[in-house]
Amino acid sequence: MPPPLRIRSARVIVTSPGRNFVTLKIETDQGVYGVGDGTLNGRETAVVAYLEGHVIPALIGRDARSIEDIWQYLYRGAYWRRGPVTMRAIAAVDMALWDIKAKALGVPLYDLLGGPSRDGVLVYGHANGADVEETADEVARYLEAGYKAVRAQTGVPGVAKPYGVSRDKDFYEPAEGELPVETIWSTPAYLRQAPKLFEALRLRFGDEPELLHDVHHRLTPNEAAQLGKSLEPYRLFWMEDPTPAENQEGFAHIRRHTTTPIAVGEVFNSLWDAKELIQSQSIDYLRATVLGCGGITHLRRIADFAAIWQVRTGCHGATDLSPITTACALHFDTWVPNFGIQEYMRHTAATDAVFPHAYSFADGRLHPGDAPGHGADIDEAEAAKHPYVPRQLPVARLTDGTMWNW
Ligand code: CS2
Ligand code: MG
Repeated sequence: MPPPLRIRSARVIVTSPGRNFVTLKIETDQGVYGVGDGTLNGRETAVVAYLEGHVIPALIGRDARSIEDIWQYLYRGAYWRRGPVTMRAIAAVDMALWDIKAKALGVPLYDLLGGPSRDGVLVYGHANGADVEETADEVARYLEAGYKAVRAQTGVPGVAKPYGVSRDKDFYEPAEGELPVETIWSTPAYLRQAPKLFEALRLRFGDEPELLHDVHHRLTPNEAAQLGKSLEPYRLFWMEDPTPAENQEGFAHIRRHTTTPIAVGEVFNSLWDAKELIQSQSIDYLRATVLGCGGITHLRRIADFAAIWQVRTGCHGATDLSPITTACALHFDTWVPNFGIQEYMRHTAATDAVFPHAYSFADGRLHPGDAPGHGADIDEAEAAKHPYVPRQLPVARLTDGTMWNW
């Protein structure tokens, strides 16, 4: 039995290089440390409190090698299981422990998971614009940069601040107000606009580029069925979050009416959120993440379950998941047999300075690098330059004022 790696200390580092991040650093008695991401956009302080009040005290003295036992302890021992705060706190611990184990063995994390299943991880970037023409120009920019897959979001006539259209073309950060900014949504205007966008993109770029689109929970199941049918001529790689996924039966209705592929799950925090969708084959890609679903330990179980029904992974990768999550996701993506695609919203230079990492982009793919561990770290001196800034995600109302899904 190898000697234990006793957890000597663990602490939370909150930093805000343009947006807030929550990082957990776990140090062992043999000097090896690991870092994990616990960020929850707009609710960061809840995860900090959970980690500092309910997790860290229970970690001290444990053997850092016992990743599975610690995961089960934190999941079953909470009694009040699941939920975004609990599972992101567990994820931060899990990412840090996998980092420690791989570092102690001197291997990149993907080696511990089962070794590489592919050379490079296919990613998609985010193109957006105020109108169809500007969005198409942005898609061209991503294709010229080497991306093989691009998500396209465009303005909706008559709708101020529609989802996914950002002020800054390279970096999209929706959390902008200390209190939620109110936005307006019009489904009829959107259902008219979306097919026009993808008709224009196919006319300009042909059938080869993979085009993705995020509906962001805005439609009812039948409206989503209408959208999917209207997009079929343009061969989308997927339409994402077409309808809120609490109503998992709703996806069966969408499936009956359209073959446009469906992706869902960035807001999921355990297998239980996705089980029915997977078993009924109501989705094609699962967006669950290392961060949202309790770490590597649980996400690999979800992926193996999904593989039985030929559902592929399509991990969420927005800027509100730190480079530590990006690094862990890429090791997971390098290993996972039923890989689909990885979202890649580039972080800013300020964020990258706080979180040095080994991954790199080339020819439309991300490569995790071969540094021992997950290959990401936190520069604490750099992090200290960016104190926490209270920020929340927007809310959405319909044109008559009815609260809707942002
Ligand atoms: C979006 C996210 O990237 C996506 O697919 O759904 O950017 C989402 O809006 C943010 O992560 C919310 O914080
Ligand atoms: Mg999304």
